[in-house]
Amino acid sequence: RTRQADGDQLKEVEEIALQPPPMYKVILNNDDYTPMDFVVEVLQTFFSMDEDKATQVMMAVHYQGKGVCGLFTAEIAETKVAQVNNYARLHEHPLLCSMEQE
Ligand code: TYC
Repeated sequence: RTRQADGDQLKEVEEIALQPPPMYKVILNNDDYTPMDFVVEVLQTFFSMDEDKATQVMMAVHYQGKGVCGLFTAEIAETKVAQVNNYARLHEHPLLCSMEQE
C-alpha cells in the first residue's frame, strides 16, 4: 500500500465519521377522545416539557392536527414513539405518536 492510498482511506473514514446521523421528528397526532390533561402529562413525562410548553404543544396539535414533540436520532425517536403509544394504550386512550425523517 502506498502512503497516498493510506491517506485517501484515512480521509474517507474521517469524512464518514463526520456525517451527522439522520434525525427524526417525533409527531403527536390529534384525535377526538384523548383528554387534554393526559396529552399534557405525556409531553411533560416523555419529552421533559414544563407545563406551559406542554400545554402550548398540546393546543397546537388540537387545532392543527399534529405537532412536533422533538427531534431525535432513530433509536431514541423509536423509543419515544413506543413509550408514548404503550402508555396511551395502558390508559386506554387512542393517542397516536409517530415519527418522520427530518
Ligand atoms: N382533541 C383532544 C380533545 O379535544 C385533545 C388532544 C390533543 C388529543 C392533542 C390528542 O395529540 C392530541 N380532548
